[in-house]
Amino acid sequence: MSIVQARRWLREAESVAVITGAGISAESGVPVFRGPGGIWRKYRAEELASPQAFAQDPKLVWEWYNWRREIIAATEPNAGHRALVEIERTVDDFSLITQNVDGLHDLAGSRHPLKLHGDIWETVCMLCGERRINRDVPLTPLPPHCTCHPKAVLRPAVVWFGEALPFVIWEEAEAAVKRAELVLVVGTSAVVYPASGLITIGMRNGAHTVEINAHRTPISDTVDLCLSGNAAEILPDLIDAGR
Ligand code: BV8
Ligand code: ZN
Repeated sequence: MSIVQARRWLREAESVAVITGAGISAESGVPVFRGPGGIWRKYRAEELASPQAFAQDPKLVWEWYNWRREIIAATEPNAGHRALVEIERTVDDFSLITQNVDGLHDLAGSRHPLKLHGDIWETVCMLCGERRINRDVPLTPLPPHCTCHPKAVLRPAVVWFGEALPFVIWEEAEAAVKRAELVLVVGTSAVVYPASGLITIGMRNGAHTVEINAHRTPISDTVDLCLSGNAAEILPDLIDAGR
C-alpha cells in the first residue's frame, strides 16, 4: 500500500480526523520535544512541563517558554500546515486535533484546531484565573505577574504532565476520532497520553489509520499505513488534484 491508497481513503472519506504533534512544525523551525534538538540547556520537556517544576522554579520554566516563544514568533506555517487547511475545505466533516501549542495551525488558517495541550501564547493567573493572550517576546520580568495582586504569578496556559486535558476539547476530539472514517496521525512520537490514546480509539471504531512521520514510532506497527518522511512534503502530496 502507498500514498495512492492514502489518497483514495482521503477521497472517499466523509469524516476525517487529523492528530498532529511537534513534527508537523519541525519544517517551520520549531524544535521537537524528543530526539535531536529536544533538549533545552540540560532539561527534557518532562522535567520542565509540570506544576512541580513550576512551583520549584517558575523563573526557570518561564525561561524555557520564553526561549520557545522567541523561536516560534519567528516561524511561519509550512506546506504541511497549509495542506491540512486545503483538506479541511474539501472534507464535509473535518477535525484537526493538535498536541502543539505553537499556534501555527491557526496562522495557517485551520478553522477550529482542537488544542489538547493548550496555547503557548496564552497566560493564566494562578490566583484569579484570568486568561489572556500575550505575544510579548520575550516576556519580562520573569515570572510575569497579574494585575489582580502584586504576588499573583502568571503561568503558561498549557497542559503540564500530571494535569488533566481541557474536558470540552477532549470530548470533541474523542467524538471526532470515533466517527472518522480516516484518521491521519502526523508528526507525533505517540508516547504522550491520553492524546495518543485517540489513535487507538479511532482504530477501534473502524477508521483507516495513516501515520505520517519521519521515523518509526510505537504505533507504526499498528496503523494501516505508514508514510515515512517529511510531513511538509507528504501532506501536500496527499491532496489529490482530482478530488
Ligand atoms: C494526564 C506541555 C492525568 C505543553 C506536554 C505512563 C504511561 C502512560 C502515560 C503516563 C505514564 N506516566 C505518566 C503518564 C501520563 C503523562 C504521559 O503521557 N507521560 C508520558 C511522557 C509517558 N501524561 C500526562 O501527564 C497528561 N495528563 O495524564 O493527567 C489526570 C487526569 C485527570 C485529572 C488529573 C490528571 C498531560 C500530557 C500533556 C503534557 N504536556 N507539553 C508544552 O509545553 O508544549 S507534552 C509534550 O509532548 C508536548 O505537548 C507535545 O505536544 C507532546 C507530544 O510530543 P510530540 O508532539 O509527539 O513531539 P515529539 O518531539 O515527542 O515527537 C515529534 C515527532 O515528529 C517524532 O516522532 C519525529 O519523528 C517526528 N518528526 C520530526 N520531524 C518531522 C517529523 N514527522 C514528520 N515530518 C517531520 N519533518
Ligand atoms: Zn490575577
